[in-house]
Order: sequence, then C-alpha cells, then structure tokens
Amino acid sequence: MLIIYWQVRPLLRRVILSEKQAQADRNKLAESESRVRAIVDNIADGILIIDEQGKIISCNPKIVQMFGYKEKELIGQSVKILMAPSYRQIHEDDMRHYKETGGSRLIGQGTIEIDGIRKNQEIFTAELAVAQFVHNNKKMYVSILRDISERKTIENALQESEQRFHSAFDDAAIGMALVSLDGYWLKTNQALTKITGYVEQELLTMNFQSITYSEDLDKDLMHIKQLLAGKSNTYQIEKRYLHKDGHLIWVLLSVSVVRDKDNNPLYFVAQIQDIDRQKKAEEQLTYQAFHDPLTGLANRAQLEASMSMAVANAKRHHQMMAVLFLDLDKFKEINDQHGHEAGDLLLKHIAKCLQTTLRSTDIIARLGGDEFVIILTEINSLEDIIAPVEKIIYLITIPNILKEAAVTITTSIGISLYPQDGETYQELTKKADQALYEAKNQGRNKYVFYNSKIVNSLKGIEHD
Ligand code: GH3
Ligand code: MG
Repeated sequence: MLIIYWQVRPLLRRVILSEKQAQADRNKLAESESRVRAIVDNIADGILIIDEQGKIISCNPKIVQMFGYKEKELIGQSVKILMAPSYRQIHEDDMRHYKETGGSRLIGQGTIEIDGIRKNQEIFTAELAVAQFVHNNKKMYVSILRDISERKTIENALQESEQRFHSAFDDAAIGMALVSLDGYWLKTNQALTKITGYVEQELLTMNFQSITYSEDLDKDLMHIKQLLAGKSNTYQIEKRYLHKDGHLIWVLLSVSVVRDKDNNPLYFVAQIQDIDRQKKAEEQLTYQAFHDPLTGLANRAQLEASMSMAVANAKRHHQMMAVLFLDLDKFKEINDQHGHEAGDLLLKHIAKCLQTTLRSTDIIARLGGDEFVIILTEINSLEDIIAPVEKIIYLITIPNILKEAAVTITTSIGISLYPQDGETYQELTKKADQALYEAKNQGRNKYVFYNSKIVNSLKGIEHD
C-alpha cells in the first residue's frame, strides 16, 4: 500500500498542484474580469459590442445613460436604432463595403464625428471609434462612443461669437483697429481705410505715428505710456491724422489695452471716429463768435479778450499801450452816393489797409458800422503812437476806386493810454470814444488824445 502511495505520490502532487494552479488561474481571471467590468461600467465613454450583422450584443451603463434606452431594449436590436438618419446611410455604406471586402472602413480611422439619436428623438453629436476582435471564431466590433454635444454647443457658440466679432469689426461704421505695442497696425477695418485713404495692406506696413499729425503725437504717446504703466485702462482724445492725399482729418480716438491672464499687455484696440465735419463746424462757429463777418477782423468779444491779455502782458513788462477808437467821417454819404455794397467794399479795403500797416502784435477790431478799435502794444515813446496814427489817417485818405468811381474818405481817431487813462477794457474804450467825439467836434480827419496833459508830459519826458 505504502509502495503504491510512494509510486503515485508524484502524480498526486502534480494533480493537487495543477488543481491549485487552475484555481489560482481562475481567481486571477475572475479578478481581471471584474477589473475590466468595473472599468467598462464606470468609464465615461459608451461601449457597444456589435456582431457582424450590426446587432447589439452588449453595452455598458454609459450607453444606457447616453441614449435613454434600457439595456434590454438595446440587446439584439440593430445598431441603427442609435443612429440619426444622416448617419445611417454612412453606416449602411460601411456594412456593404464590409460584405464585399470583409473589412470595415471605420476601423483604423481613429475617431469620427457622427450624429446619434436618443430614445426621445433628440439628435446629438458623438465621437465614435470602432475596433474589431474575434470571439468564438466570430468577428465582433467594439464601438466606443463619447457624447460631445456639450463641447459642440460651446464650440458653435465660440464660432458664432467669433463671427459676430469679425462682422462687428469689419462692418463697423467707425474705424476699428488692433495695434501692436510698438504702434504697428495689426488689423484694420473698412471704415478706417476710408478715414485715412490707405488700403489695409498699406496700413499693415505702417505704424500709427507715421499718419499722426506731428502736433498731436506727444499727447497720444503720453496716454499710451500711462496705459502700459497700468495707470488707466482706456483713453480718449481728439487728434488729427494725415490723410493719404495730404490733408488733415480730425478723429475721436478711443484706445484700450488687451492683457494676458498675467496682466501683461498684448495689443491695443482702437476705435477711430471721423469727427472732421463736427470739428470744422465747431472751428467755424468759434471763428464766427470772435470775428467780424464782413472784414474778418476781431469783433467786440475777441477785442475784449485780447485786450485783457494785452493789459496783463503790459503790466508784467511795465509797458504802455494806446487804444485807438476810429470812426469814418461822413460814411453815410458814401453809402448814399455809391450804394451799401460800395460802402462794404470800402470797409473791407480799410480793414486790409490797417492789417498791412500795423505790427502783428497790435490788435485790430471792427465793432460794427464804421467803427474800428486798435490797440498799439509795447509803446515806449509818444512817437510809437503818433507815427502809426498819422500813417492810418494818411492811408485812409488815399482815394479808392469803388465801382469805377473814385472815393475819398477820412477818419477821426480818439486815443486813450494804458495805464494813465485806465486799466480795463471798459475804461480805456470809453475814454478813447470820448476823445473820438472831441475829434469829430474839432472838424474830423484828425486824432485827439483823451488826456492832453499826459501827452504833454510824455513830450516832456522825451525832451529830457
Ligand atoms: P460821422 O462822421 O459823424 O461818423 O458820420 P457818419 O456818416 O459816418 O455817421 P455814423 O458814423 O454815425 O454812421 C455810420 C454809418 O455806417 C451808418 C450806416 O449807414 C453805415 N453802416 C453801418 N454798418 C454798415 C455796414 O455794414 N455796411 C455799410 N456799407 N454801411 C454801414
Ligand atoms: Mg462815422
């Protein structure tokens, strides 16, 4: 018995060992299977096993969740139940190809985008990858599906917003541009090419400095410096560009800086509005507010402002000034004899004559009618007053040809002095007007100082 035992012992041992081994292998397989099952059940992608005829053999919970069918509703069904009509055709073509050649065209393609259809008929975009394997000598397919409808919605929204930005940029009624940190145009729109006269290809080779009017460049650069230093987020200025054909054009420029997530500046976004017409109209209005429309000389408002400045300047430099009040003699008769138009021509001629005779530092204004006021600045002697006054009287007297008739006119002038006769516009013009009245009384075509005593004393100073 013992002998027999010793003889079969190695065999028994082998049997026991191999049974142990088989048990260990079974355990290992079960472990591995449960590991795979856990992965398949919990993976974020849907997994379908399909046979050669396209029938669903098995699916994981994610497929159930993705398509809204119960597992038992899917098993044994054609996979077409999960395909939107748009994709069914592709699938049928593939199946036909498979029958003819024995190979699926979908295999080895990586992932493709398909339209899936849920039980509630909602169509959604999914990513599909297909692999082939053999089970019990039968070819099978494993399809891995990922619902990307949310990603697609975001992608579409992004694309739409990008398109909206592009059309808002390209078709904007005002000029728009992206500008590099060193001032080069990176992208410009149609409206900007209209404002500047340059086409986009030309602008893209230039920087904004080269078309900025030199007088406006410093203020622009100062704002950019502040923007880059983070002292402000945007700035807005009125400035002038040099149009391609050479003329200046006023624009309202609004600039902001785009920064990366670390707050480093990337580029500028500029909005450029053509305000040339408003600006010119504004300039015209300002001009009209301060000038006499007939002669272009300063009007009363401008005279008042200029005289305040001249007084302040004379005070600072301890200088004298003379205020001359001119009124043409018997001007009404010119109008009566030659017509109002001829009278206008004469007024314009006199304005020109005054402008060419006096220094650029002197101020000449027409108060209306045949009245003019002149301020002679930087007076150092009586001669500095008398010489131009006598010259004016002489030049106005020279006959003029108006409408083919020789016209002669004279003028009377009243003179007040700063600081002796007053220090304000009101005082000085009032006293000059009083002196003018005196000149008219004394027979016209002459000048009279408001205060002859001062003139005498000035003469005395001169003689000393
Ligand atoms: P006097 O020597 O006293 O100054 O006599 P005058 O005729 O010049 O009288 P006054 O200065 O009082 O009148 C100025 C005249 O100027 C009155 C008006 O007929 C005329 N006048 C006023 N404005 C205009 C104008 O814009 N154009 C023309 N042509 N004449 C004007
Ligand atoms: Mg007059």
